[in-house]
Amino acid sequence: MTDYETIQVETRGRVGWITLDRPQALNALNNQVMRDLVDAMSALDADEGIGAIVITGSDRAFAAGADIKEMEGLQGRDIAVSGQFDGWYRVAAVRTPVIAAVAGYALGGGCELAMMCDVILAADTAKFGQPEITLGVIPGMGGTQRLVRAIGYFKAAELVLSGRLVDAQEAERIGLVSRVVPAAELLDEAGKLAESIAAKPLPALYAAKAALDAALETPLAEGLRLEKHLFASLFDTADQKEGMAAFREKRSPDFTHR
Ligand code: CO8
Repeated sequence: MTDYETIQVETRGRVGWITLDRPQALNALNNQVMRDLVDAMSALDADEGIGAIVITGSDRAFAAGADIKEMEGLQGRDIAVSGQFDGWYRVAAVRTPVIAAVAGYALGGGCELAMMCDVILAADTAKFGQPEITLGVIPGMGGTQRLVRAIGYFKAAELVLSGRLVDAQEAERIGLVSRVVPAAELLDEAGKLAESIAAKPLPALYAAKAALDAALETPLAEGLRLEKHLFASLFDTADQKEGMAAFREKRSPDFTHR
């Protein structure tokens, strides 16, 4: 396993674990974190032995945003032309299901990173928000787009325009997180969910994630066409034959992820 400067990576069974590890900056997402994450996620995503990825941080912070000190002196041109932040698009584009296990602050780019994942599990200590407006900017890693899709225009607008933070309970109520758990149980719960997902047939997981992604990006008719195509394609997999045979024979399926 590669050694990284700003993250720790390990695999347990079919689950890849990525822990953001810049405690001195509350896991602020600087360019090195982006490069490390892109590299680690691409490697896990290319590995057929991995069926789910968990991204987590520390007790205090999932990530307190993009690194303000690194960004402060930038000019618009640096961002628009250099493409130096474009790695974040690659983080969002992996085909493997990703769970964000969030304790403490998930602010700005940290909230946006969580929203690039498929499931957000929150510790009861979690705090989410898009406070960029208080810095004279706006979310730049998908916050205005994904938050609206996740919680609806009016709630998203209030948070983006005011910079107000929401606690874990409110985040669950408005539909940003799928579940709140006691902080001490966050990693166990994330592990259980990740193992349960990773045990499912890989071709069906990739297809399910692609179809779910399409629901956010395409008109209904196009999404339905893609779903139908992906559904049909799974009938050419060994795991579909195994899954349905196991049902008929009243036994557990033995998936080969093919
Ligand atoms: N960037 C850099 N350093 C940070 C950041 C950050 N986002 N957040 C915290 N730190 C550092 C602090 O500067 C401090 O370092 P030092 O000890 O050297 O002064 C250390 O982490 C600990 O932080 P605090 O002392 O502030 O801890 P507190 O417990 O008092 O406060 C908070 C915690 C409330 C989380 C506070 O640190 C805070 O408000 N942080 C900034 C939150 C924020 O505004 N985030 C949004 C950033 S902008 C963004 O994410 C834009 C994303 C889009 C990028 C798009 C590119 C195309």
